[in-house]
Amino acid sequence: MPTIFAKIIRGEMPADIVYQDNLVTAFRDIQPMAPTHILIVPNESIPTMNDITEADERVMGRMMLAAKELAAQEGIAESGYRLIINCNAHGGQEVFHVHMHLLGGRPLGPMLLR
Ligand code: DGP
Repeated sequence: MPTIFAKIIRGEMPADIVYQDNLVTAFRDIQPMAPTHILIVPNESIPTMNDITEADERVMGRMMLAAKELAAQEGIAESGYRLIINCNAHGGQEVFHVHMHLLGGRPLGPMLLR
């Protein structure tokens, strides 16, 4: 079964896509937790971080570069931002298509609740 993100990448589900190239797609999170909350995903369906291999080095690097560019576009590069990739149950992963959250636009507080 394709995930929601696979459908968004293929244009089969609506989303506010802010960047797309041959390797990655970025779109705004449907439940934003900060003024900027963008998800950056590989176009290829990789379920979790446990599934990445050396063959994915290029796409994972492209996700980082897209995050940097999008942070600048959003005007949050200097104020700062956070990048998060959740994995499996303890990581709080809900959609099983690897994705990086780009969060910023306000102070984000401590990294984790104590
Ligand atoms: P995670 O917990 O890391 O798996 O985060 C999944 C995120 O995906 C969560 O912040 C909400 C977002 N999300 C779920 N469904 C949709 C959708 O249909 N569209 C968009 N734009 N975001 C979604």
